[in-house]
Amino acid sequence: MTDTRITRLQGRRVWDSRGRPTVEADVALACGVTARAIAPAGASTGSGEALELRDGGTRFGGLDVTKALSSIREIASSLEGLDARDQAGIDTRLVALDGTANRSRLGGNAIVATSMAVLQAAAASAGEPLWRYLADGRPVRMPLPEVQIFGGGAHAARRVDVQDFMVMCPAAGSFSEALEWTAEIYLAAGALMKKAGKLQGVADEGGYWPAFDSNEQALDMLMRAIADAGLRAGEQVGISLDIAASEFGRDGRYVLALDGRSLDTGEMIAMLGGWLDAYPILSIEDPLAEDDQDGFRRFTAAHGGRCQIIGDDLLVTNAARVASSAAEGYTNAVLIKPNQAGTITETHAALAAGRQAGFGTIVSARSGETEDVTIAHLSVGWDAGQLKVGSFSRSERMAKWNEVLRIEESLGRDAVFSGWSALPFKHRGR
Ligand code: 2PG
Ligand code: MG
Repeated sequence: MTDTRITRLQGRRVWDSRGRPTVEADVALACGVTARAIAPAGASTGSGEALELRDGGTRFGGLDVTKALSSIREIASSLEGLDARDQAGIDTRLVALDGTANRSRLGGNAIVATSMAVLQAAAASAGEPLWRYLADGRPVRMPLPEVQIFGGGAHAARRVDVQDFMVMCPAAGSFSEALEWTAEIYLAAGALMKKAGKLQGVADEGGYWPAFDSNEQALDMLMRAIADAGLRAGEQVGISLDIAASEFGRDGRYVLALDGRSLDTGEMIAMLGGWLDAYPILSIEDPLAEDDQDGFRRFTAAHGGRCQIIGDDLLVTNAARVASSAAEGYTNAVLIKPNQAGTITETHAALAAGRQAGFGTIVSARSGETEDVTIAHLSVGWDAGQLKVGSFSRSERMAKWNEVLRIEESLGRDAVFSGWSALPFKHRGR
């Protein structure tokens, strides 16, 4: 019998894709297995998320993580001797040790890095790739990728209001084909931006910097890029938006900086409804601000039959919030980010609540990422159906896409692509 007791937990400071400090955790087991994981970091965060513990002060803009690293030292003495395969028990211990509702004592960054590293170690001790360890014999699908073409919002100095202009290729025959189509679209968009004199580099998640005069101009450019790639928008390729409306909406007012307009909830819903009429949009995330639950309910009542409506800041990967979203009709989908919840067990509980409700479930990266590919395995192993990790450039993004390609290859003919089945509404293209 392999001895999977934890013998050592060690933290270290590493650097993320924005050049900011973050927390890496190494776990060693009695059987000799070692594994590691790195905490990601958001920019457009929901107020209900697990708190990222940062030092404050002036060093690295106040973003250093020495406090979170001391948390890992404290956690280490409490986890030593525990069985790494008992993820639920370990996560319960982490939550209890922290003792706060928002993980502010030990820090969500210290906790999520530890929880993910324990999971990685348990899978390694079983001699299995993480996705297979998680699936535990249940059938899985390759996720439908949601890939950013233009960045925006908090990831591009608010150059446009909308945060993510993305594409989804549910009509592709496989995950790898969906990426091939996406690659053509990304290249075509770059060529169009160059021709229009708008190519100014990329935003935080690798999408082109949005040198547009309006949000609609970005949508039009996206449509042109899909056509230039030789693909049919609406039939083969759909548009997906993360409005990230909590960033510019509060108390029922939405200030669109680029358009110089201020909208109320009804006007915001009408504007987005107009976009749904004009463009083949398959998915909209955070269409309203996190404090506008009534707006969410109205938006989903009006458009949930033709569009995936995802709660990110609203639901913060929290199972109870997902259940109430289902009961109240706020959304028909949930974004799943491990560092919003804090632990792997809580992350999985949020996903299970979404599945129970018939929601679309999308495992997601953060805007601050690293080479860590744990979420690629979560999306497959938990059969989430969808994966969102940013754009089609920058290796902290490509590492995740490439990892799913390897998983797909390892399954050979048995690899099933989720495609349309991942979306929580009936589409005529199905
Ligand atoms: C989001 C994420 C990823 P951030 O809003 O969905 O795009 O951004 O990590 O900044 O919250
Ligand atoms: Mg979001």
